[in-house]
Amino acid sequence: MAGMPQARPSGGVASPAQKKFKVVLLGESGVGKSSLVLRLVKDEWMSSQHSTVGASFFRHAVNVNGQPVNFDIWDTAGQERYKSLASMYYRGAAAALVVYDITNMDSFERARYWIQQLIANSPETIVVLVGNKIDKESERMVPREEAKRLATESSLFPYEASAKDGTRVVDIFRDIAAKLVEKGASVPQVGSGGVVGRNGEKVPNKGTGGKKSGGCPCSS
Ligand SMILES: Nc1nc2c(ncn2[C@@H]2O[C@H](COP(=O)(O)OP(=O)(O)OP(=O)(O)O)[C@@H](O)[C@H]2O)c(=O)[nH]1
Ligand SMILES: [Mg+2]
Repeated sequence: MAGMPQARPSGGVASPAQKKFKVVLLGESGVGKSSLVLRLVKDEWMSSQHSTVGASFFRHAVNVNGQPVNFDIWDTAGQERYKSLASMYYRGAAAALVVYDITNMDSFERARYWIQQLIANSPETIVVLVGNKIDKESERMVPREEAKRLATESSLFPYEASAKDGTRVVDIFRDIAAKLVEKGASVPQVGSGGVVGRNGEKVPNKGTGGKKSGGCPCSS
């Protein structure tokens, strides 16, 4: 399991074979976006998380058929006051996780909204729908069938996960990486324009690697 967020496993200049993609998480405040990212990059869980301010940035790599696929991950803030900033983060993203909480129907309605926004404004983005908190099955309010219907209508991929117990979190990102690699050249990659770092990576903000808050989403 991964340790700290990383730009690329071996450091140095990325070879042409190395892929780097921008991924964004969208969804209502409290659905567990930051918790999913924390589970992915550190395999950790925190029962009380601070609500995200603006957005947080992480780097993480997953392996697909022995090849590293690098993600620049933007964990956006779900609070209403940050809603208008979201398009800065999702435009040009290779993939978006639209997250809702299976115990909260309003969060599912908000997920519909984000899917519509993505389809209208960033059609090249692969969208996955993630129902989080399946460890709270007894409190479920969003039926699985409803999520499947939305996914089918919008031609996207539905998942259910738990940041708390780790169910399916890594699988979701591996599946996304595999789909992006499979789609190949038609997928926007990080690396053209913007601020380029010492190792050839796009740098969203001044500072060290790993987690950052705020900054420029630097879409491709
Ligand atoms: N039971 C359970 N609780 C979760 C899960 N994921 C997140 N939580 C809890 O839900 C609350 C909100 O989680 P966050 O990860 O901060 O949610 P967020 O979507 O990042 O919220 P914003 O940053 O405000 O947009 C926290 O108390 C988490 O501990 C989960 O899978 N299961
Ligand atoms: Mg958050």
